[in-house]
Amino acid sequence: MTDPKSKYAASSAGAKSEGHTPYPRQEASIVLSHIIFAFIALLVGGIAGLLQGLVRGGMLTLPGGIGYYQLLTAHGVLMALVFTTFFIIGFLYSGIAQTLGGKLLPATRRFAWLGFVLMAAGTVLGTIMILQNKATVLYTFYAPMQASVLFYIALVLLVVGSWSSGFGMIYQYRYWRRKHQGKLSPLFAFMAIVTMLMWLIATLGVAATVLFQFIPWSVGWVDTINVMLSRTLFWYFGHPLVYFWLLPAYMCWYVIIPKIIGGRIFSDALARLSFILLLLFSIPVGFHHQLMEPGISPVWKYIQVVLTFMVVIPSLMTAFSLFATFEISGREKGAKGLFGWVKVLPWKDVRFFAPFMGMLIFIPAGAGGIINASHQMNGVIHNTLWVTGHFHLTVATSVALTFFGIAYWLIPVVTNRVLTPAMNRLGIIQTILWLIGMLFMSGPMHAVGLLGSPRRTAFTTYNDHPDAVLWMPYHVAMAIGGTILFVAVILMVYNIFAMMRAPRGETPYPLGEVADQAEPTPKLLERWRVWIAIVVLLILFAYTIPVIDMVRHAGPGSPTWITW
Ligand code: HAS
Repeated sequence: MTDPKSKYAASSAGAKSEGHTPYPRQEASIVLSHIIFAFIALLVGGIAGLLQGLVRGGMLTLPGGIGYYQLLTAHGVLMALVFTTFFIIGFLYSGIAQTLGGKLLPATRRFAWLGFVLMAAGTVLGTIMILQNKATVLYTFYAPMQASVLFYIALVLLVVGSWSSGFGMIYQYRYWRRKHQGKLSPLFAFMAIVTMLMWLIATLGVAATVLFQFIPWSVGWVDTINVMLSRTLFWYFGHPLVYFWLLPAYMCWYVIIPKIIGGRIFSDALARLSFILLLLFSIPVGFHHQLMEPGISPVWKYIQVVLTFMVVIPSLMTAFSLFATFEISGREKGAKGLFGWVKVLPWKDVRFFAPFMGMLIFIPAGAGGIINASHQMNGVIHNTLWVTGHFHLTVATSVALTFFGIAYWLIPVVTNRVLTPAMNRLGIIQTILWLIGMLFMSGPMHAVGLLGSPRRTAFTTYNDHPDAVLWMPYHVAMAIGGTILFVAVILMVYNIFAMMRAPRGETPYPLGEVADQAEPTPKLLERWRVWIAIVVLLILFAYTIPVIDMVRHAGPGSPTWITW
């Protein structure tokens, strides 16, 4: 397993060994449709990203009719909302099928396809609105900027589609549990259910603001919008959104990576507990995105910041567990010395290399998050390019590289093909390009953010103000980084399609097993009623009084602003 060449040799050229069943066709088409859609979104979002980076660096003037903020909206929506959601749902369905019976139930498949069709329709409609310049509101669609009602309908389709996908997974999970009374569910399936539960609870916030605030306002039934309430409901959803991206990456780190490195999962109980803690604490923390906003009492900001620091704990547990897995597996292979285990990791295997680089980058990325969450330091970095740098390290590096690493085995698995050594090499090159691009882009974003350069801003030197002139070399470096990243996007998309034409053969689904010495998992961790009740209580505690305050002491509301 650790030497990619020997593995390919064993399984390539159409060899069929006893006991390997080809991946079922119907499940494969569900998984592939989601993954391919995700990578098309990545490509289109990448083009927008390249152009906007060159504009901001002062290296390109857009032809008439295309706006910088229009590109920024397309980039954010397609990368942050569409690429991630489609990839995650495809990946989770693959593992749900694999671990809960080997196939999806007919009803699950119907939920999955309904979800796919609704989400795809939402994406197409939303993209058309953005391209027509009728929805240049960025991916956070902050009021009082107003998009066409069709953009909000597109969001509804995207969210309702994702609900259908979530219901499908829950349906299959419940069926499995009925058939396996008293048994602990497979770790992958458990984690998928936590992820989708969190998503279902979190998206209620965005559904509420879109249905009850944005749609009535954009069709003219009401003249004004309560801006503070809409932002609060957005961030009620917006923070767990980032964990919706992160949890599937953690699933890969906990469950898949141990198998790929030839080791074992350090502890099933620890992995489940960290997911439960993420479920509990990822939602009632949205105020840490609104620390600089007026209208929210400092007491409630303080409480949500405390909860934010609670949500850091499961990430620290994850780091501990990963180090343990790497070290134990290295020592079993004979590694000596304090860091000898690092040398025996399978560095030449892209299925390990890409997610590992994601983990490594998550150390500084997470540290940046902790800085953001500290109220006083948030005053320094809020609304600067530092924040853009933060999320390009977290979601666009740690998460994206992990998703790429997953694609390098998931596509061969579902297409009954093998990853050839040549593709593996291209994958490693693609990962290195991504890292270099991100170094050029995200590093300067952090630095120039500290010098005060604002985020969400087109090219300007503010009448050659000395501060703004000082920022320019950083913006040029960001543009160079963005260009390298675009080349890496092209290579990734090429690799995806190349893998679908790779030689036929067996690629097993790499699910790790738990180490023999791990403690047994307490049944309590799968008592959903308990955890959902605590989530609800925490949300009510963190949000009830501030939200009542925002409604009862609402300002006059804002009329429509179309700033583009
Ligand atoms: Fe964040 C803003 C705080 C994590 C994404 N964040 C954002 C935005 C995005 C985002 C998209 O408190 C901007 C939204 C916008 O458009 O306005 N963030 C945090 C905190 C964490 C955090 C406390 N963020 C993430 C993750 C994201 C993400 C994950 C995406 C996936 N973030 C904030 C705050 C803001 C914010 C404020 C608002 C800023 C503002 O003012 O606008 C924590 O969850 C981070 C915890 C992570 C760790 C790291 C653990 C390390 C691990 C790796 C181990 C490595 C190994 C390999 C084992 C503590 C697990 C090493 C091996 C060797 C051999 C060395």
